[in-house]
Amino acid sequence: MLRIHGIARSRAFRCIWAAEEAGQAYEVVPVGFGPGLKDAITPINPNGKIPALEDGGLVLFESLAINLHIGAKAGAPLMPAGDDGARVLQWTLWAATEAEPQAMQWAYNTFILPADQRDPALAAAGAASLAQRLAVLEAHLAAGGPWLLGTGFTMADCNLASVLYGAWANKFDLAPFPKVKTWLDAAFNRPAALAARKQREG
Ligand SMILES: N[C@@H](CCC(=O)N[C@@H](CS)C(=O)NCC(=O)O)C(=O)O
Repeated sequence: MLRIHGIARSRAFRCIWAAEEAGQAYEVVPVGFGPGLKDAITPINPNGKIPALEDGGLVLFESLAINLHIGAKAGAPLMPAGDDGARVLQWTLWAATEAEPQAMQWAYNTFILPADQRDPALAAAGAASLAQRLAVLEAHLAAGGPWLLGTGFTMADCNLASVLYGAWANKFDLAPFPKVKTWLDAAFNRPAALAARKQREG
């Protein structure tokens, strides 16, 4: 049984979605935002952040690494081997380094921080940076698709789409990126994603 420490309204959402896609039994050990977060999670994750995963004797932090592990337990087609396995790693690292920092800069300065702490210039810069990356994604999906690796949904889709969830759910302007929008709409309406979204969105 996977034990996912966190709450669905955090990055644990992605791990819940991954477990649903993988058909792996899991329980959510609720560790929410607030003053008790550090004390509760630091024994599991020395970074003091959610999510963290316990799988038997294995303890993991980093949401996207957790998802790669969950995918590996299920194997293909969710987590293919060989060249396609390398492509899943590529898109996962791209999500973490090229998409998430930009999306978070926009998100913090658009809807996460209290209104008086938001910096419109940082929001605009984050949006512009994210748009540059989404143009790359748009071209990739236009050349293949409907999923990142072609015809089948993989953990690459789960990882990258989940990093873009906040942008998708909070009306980031996807009009210039219709293929990205179609891909995100399809990803977040999969049965496994809907099960995770139900926990997050209530
Ligand atoms: N790179 C980490 C980021 C984890 C992270 O920042 N988690 C947030 C919640 S989504 C958190 O724990 N924030 C509380 C804090 O930093 O005190 C991952 O993907 O797991």
